[in-house]
Amino acid sequence: MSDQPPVFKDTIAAQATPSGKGGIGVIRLSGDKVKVICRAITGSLPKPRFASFTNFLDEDNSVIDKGLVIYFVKPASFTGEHVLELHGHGGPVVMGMLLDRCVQLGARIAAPGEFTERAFLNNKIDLSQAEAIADLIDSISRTAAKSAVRSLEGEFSGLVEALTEKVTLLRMYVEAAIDFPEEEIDFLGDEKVKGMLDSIIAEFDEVTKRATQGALLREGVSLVLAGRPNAGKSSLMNMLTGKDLSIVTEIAGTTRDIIDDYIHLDGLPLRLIDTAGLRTAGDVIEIEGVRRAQNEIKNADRVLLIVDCFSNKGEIKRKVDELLGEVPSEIPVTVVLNKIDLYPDWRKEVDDIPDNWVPVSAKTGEGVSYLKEHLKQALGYVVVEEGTFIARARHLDALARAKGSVETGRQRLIIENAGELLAEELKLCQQALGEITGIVTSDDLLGRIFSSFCIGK
Ligand SMILES: Nc1nc2c(ncn2[C@@H]2O[C@H](COP(=O)(O)OP(=O)(O)OP(=O)(O)O)[C@@H](O)[C@H]2O)c(=O)[nH]1
Ligand SMILES: [Mg+2]
Repeated sequence: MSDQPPVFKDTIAAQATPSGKGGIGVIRLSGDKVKVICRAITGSLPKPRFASFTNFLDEDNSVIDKGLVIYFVKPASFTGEHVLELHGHGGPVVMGMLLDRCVQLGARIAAPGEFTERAFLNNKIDLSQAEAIADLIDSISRTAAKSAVRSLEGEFSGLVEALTEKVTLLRMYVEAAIDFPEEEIDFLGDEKVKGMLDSIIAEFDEVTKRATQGALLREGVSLVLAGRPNAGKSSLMNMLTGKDLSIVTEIAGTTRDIIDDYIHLDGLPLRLIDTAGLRTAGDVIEIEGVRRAQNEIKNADRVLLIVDCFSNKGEIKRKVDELLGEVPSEIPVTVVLNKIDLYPDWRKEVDDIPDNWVPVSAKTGEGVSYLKEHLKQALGYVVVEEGTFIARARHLDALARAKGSVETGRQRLIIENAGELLAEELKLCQQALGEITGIVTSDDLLGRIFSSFCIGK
């Protein structure tokens, strides 16, 4: 963000409500031509921030629609510019006519996210707040929506700013010491600097922990149920979703298509993906099913590897190892040992049960609630009633880089007594933090963020 808000020449217009039919539809405009356009369409300029009932007129003064008009005077508006809202009836044709009229009067159709982008560029909100608007609209669970609102209210930005403030103070202190070499000696031996660095690193850990929850909430987690035919993948899919989604039969090779559904674990959205059993035999349909299964496995956040402990009696460990070889090593796995109702003695052959093994019966439901707990833990999800804010992968990346710089700087100080190098790392840290709130941005980044919004936002 610059100190001087930019001036946009264009007045932009778009339907702010979804396309299609609805009780009302809203056309929103932003820019300097709003006053002229308002007078031409409604015959006058209403009192700011009050809703007035009016006709919306076409160029020949015929009535396009009747509805409410609200005018916001700059800078007290969403975008920081003059804003006009025309609330008409939500039909595609009538909305189209009203929008055409606005364009005829000099407005231009807004690009996706352009209203929010102007709000950002006019310093009404920072970048993480702008992103939170999109995340609120797109939220896939109530917890995600609540977290997006917290980010929108500036909770995340506030923490990032507090961190930036501490880093800035420390950098000033370090640079002041560098400027006075005779005192630098004292400064370098000064425990105060190390103490400040430690406290900054601890604060980074705390913010990162909360941001990680936020990113999980926003993006959800994809879990692929994979294993040999007949292991009970579809049974587990149905048990976890509580629905009769996938066909379950005793015939090996029942599932061929990819079947997916969402569930929530205490607000954490999980996309469950049931797949065809992995084997080389089968007809063309099954071979294609297995190819698709392998593709899903590659893209999974985590794989639930379902193993039938009953039919693999006596060789469970070997079968698990064999299956693990079919999952790329970088993808985290939970081994679900299924059908324990048929083979309660399975423990006798597995003396040392690894942490990522969960015994269940997809038929009786035994162990399924433990599986859910295990998943929350494995995915790093803790329910934080207060204080989760929405975050994106790009925020986590910036936080990691910022923290990395502080850690490198700390090393430089301890090992090399290098105050200048510490100052340089602190500068890099400030820059990485600035990417989150948008103080440091590139046009490319802004383009990517705002173009992912829908038109009218
Ligand atoms: N007793 C018992 N039977 C189970 C259990 N889980 C699944 N089954 C049975 O095992 C058979 C295969 O189950 P599915 O859920 O269709 O297995 P799948 O892994 O989806 O099989 P494919 O789609 O063919 O790859 C069915 O007859 C299920 O009723 C379990 O925990 N206990
Ligand atoms: Mg199946």
